[in-house]
Amino acid sequence: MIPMSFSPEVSEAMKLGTPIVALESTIISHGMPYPQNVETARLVEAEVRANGAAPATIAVIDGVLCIGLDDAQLEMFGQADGVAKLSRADIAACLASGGTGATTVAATMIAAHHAGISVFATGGIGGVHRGADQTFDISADLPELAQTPVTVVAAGAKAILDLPKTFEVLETYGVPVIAYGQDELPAFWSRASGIPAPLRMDSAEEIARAHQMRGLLDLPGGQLVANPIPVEAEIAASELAPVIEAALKEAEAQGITAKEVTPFLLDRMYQMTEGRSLTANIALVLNNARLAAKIAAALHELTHK
Ligand code: PSU
Ligand code: MN
Repeated sequence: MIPMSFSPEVSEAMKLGTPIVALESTIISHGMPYPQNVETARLVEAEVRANGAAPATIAVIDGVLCIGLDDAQLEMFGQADGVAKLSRADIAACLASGGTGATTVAATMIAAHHAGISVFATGGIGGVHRGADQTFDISADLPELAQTPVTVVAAGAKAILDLPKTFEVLETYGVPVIAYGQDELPAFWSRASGIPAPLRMDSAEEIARAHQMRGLLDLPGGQLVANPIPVEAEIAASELAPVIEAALKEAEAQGITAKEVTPFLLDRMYQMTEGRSLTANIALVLNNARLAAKIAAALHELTHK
């Protein structure tokens, strides 16, 4: 048996059959500095609740897959230095050995699916890194979207990545990439990427119906909903481009590889923009939590009709 534990709030929602939104823990432990990471995690949970769903922040603690964390646990992931970053490759080993780790998009999808949760909100998914033709660094988030039936709401892929290649890979894998409310894919901190969206939807109901239809067709895999950052919070892509270039050069010069790449780049962006990248990141995660709660509610309506 998988050692699993549910927070009281998630247990209650499961008993009543009310909507639940999964949330990841790597964004807390590796994606943002303390204490803004814990404050954001709490705000995101509150946003999910305010929109009619129960938040389920997911992590592995002492060999138990936790679906829903309490306040002390959120704080622990915010402060713990050196907590493991778990993806598909390491979640089972961590559980089996009684370890503790934060779950990435891929691992959170696996856990959410096991717990029967269909909708998940995060900031940005991992993808194809720039220079992947040399490094082969492609996030395990992409093949996960191809095989685990969870709808993931993100602000696109992080702009530190090679966005055209990331979306090419998603297309190859047959992952529906849905821009919410615009014709273009967003680029995390910016609303525009210059890349036309393969699909556009304008309501949570439409997204929920598409999720349900994939299930009826027995298609494996989830959907990526690319939700643009709110206008007032965005940073123009042209302004960020040189900052991203500089961060990538530093990563290369310092020989940063594998799991360290994404956290390193996010931290350098934060330093070089004097915190503005973080303010934008917080705004977009909250925006994603709101939409995910609406999708979970719409899916609930559809499946209880
Ligand atoms: N979104 C954010 N901040 C993050 C991440 C996503 O706004 O820190 C994390 C997610 O957990 C995602 C991971 O799965 O970065 C991707 O890491 P990698 O590139 O090593 O696969
Ligand atoms: Mn990687």
